Amino acid sequence: MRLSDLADAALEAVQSASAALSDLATPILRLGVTGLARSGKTVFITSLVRSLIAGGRLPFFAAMAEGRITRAYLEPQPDDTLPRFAYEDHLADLAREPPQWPQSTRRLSQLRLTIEYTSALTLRRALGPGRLHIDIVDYPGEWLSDLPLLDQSFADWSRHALVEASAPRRATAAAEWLPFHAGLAATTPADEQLARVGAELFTRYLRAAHGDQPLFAPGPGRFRLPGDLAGSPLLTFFPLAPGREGGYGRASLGTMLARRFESYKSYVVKPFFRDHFARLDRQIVLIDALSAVSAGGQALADLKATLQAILACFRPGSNTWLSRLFALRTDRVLFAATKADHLHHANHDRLEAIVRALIDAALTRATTAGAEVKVTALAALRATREAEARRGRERLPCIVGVPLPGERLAGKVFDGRTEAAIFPGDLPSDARDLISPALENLGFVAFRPPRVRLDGPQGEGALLPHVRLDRAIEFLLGDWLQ
Ligand SMILES: Nc1nc2c(ncn2[C@@H]2O[C@H](COP(=O)(O)OP(=O)(O)OP(=O)(O)O)[C@@H](O)[C@H]2O)c(=O)[nH]1
Ligand SMILES: [Mg+2]
Repeated sequence: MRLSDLADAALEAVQSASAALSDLATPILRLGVTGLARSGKTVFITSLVRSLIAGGRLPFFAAMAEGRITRAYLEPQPDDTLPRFAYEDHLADLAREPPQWPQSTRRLSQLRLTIEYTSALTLRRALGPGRLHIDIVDYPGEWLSDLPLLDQSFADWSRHALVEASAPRRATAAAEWLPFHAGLAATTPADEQLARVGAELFTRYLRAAHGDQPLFAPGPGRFRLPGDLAGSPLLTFFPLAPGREGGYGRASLGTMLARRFESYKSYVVKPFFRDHFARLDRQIVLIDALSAVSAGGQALADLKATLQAILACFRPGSNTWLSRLFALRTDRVLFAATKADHLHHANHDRLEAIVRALIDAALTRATTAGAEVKVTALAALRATREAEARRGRERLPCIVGVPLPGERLAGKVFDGRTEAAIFPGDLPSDARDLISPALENLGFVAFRPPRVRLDGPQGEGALLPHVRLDRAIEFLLGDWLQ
């Protein structure tokens, strides 16, 4: 070996050691992307990553607008036990002809995005280029609905689940499971076979309820989307009404199911929230208020109740298991009304007002706890553009896009290829009017996503159109890139 080889090797060792050291010193921002099923988490994460990596048009994201972002890239998967977020696959779906939205998420995944930047502050700039890691997880929205279980006993949960299953709108979905439950009592002896049959019928009921009303299907979330738990004994339980004194007999089926319910909480729900929701630095809560608005008053009431139950668990200072875990670390929370591109921008204020009305209690709580809170209307991936149509002398603010095949509006069925100009109507000026018949005049359809160009030079086609994604990024990350 020549001396120069040795010197090279030594230099390499020093370089990789200093790279490892500088990686250790690189701050990590844990960004929580929270939202119910279909609220837009996967699209938001894909669009965020793409916009940062491809240098998107983000005028209100200061670090980008000032040209201080040198490079952004995805790190190799930091955690060997979790799959990486399928960013490239989601992007490939958007680049197809015709472009497709990502599939509904079925399992947990994670990503680490690294941003290299120049500080805006002279002193910090003198220390050299800055680096920031951003860690994000993506998961099926159904799993979020399990959060309120943590504060419930098996008896309470059972009572609640039975009321839900007995609602007239669930009659068909629960047609098999409710009679099965009616044949059991709090004193029915423990029986493994009975537990399995009951769990199977209960799962079928949950699937059917989801088919009827995908927005607010009852849980637990893992019964319909088990992820790695498919076939696991942890899912062999179902609700069983307690006896008059509120309990179950000794050696009874109820006692056995209650034990499994507690195991589900300890081994499934708690670890999920402990590992992925605690210690978040920043949080964005995505709320698909428009789908609820278009589904009517009952759906809005359901959305409000679901959000309230979930957000109450993030309550700082209370005695809940989760709030102890959260401490007061999350110092900024953005509540975003997603899919705002379904409306002309003239209506975005009203959409924000609706979201405020849906989460009023959580907003007050977060603000009193000292977190900086913002509400915004957002489209992480804009599928429409704005236009004006004339009706006589009237000018109507419209949106133009390609409705997905099979979408219907005013008796018309769309073919998935033809562009249409749609006047979605005006949201009520007072969010309290939401349960009123005024909503019936609103018309929403789902649109095809815009096509992303992955080949060729970085230019217009490489960037993703959005609504206020840049402001959202500025609020969530901006000060860490100062
Ligand atoms: N027009 C429009 N539609 C959107 C936007 N974001 C999401 N969508 C629509 O909402 C659907 C759900 O978005 P996802 O990102 O898959 O939702 P998710 O929260 O990941 O859902 P789960 O994986 O089921 O928990 C998409 O298939 C789109 O139809 C947006 O910015 N604009
Ligand atoms: Mg998803």
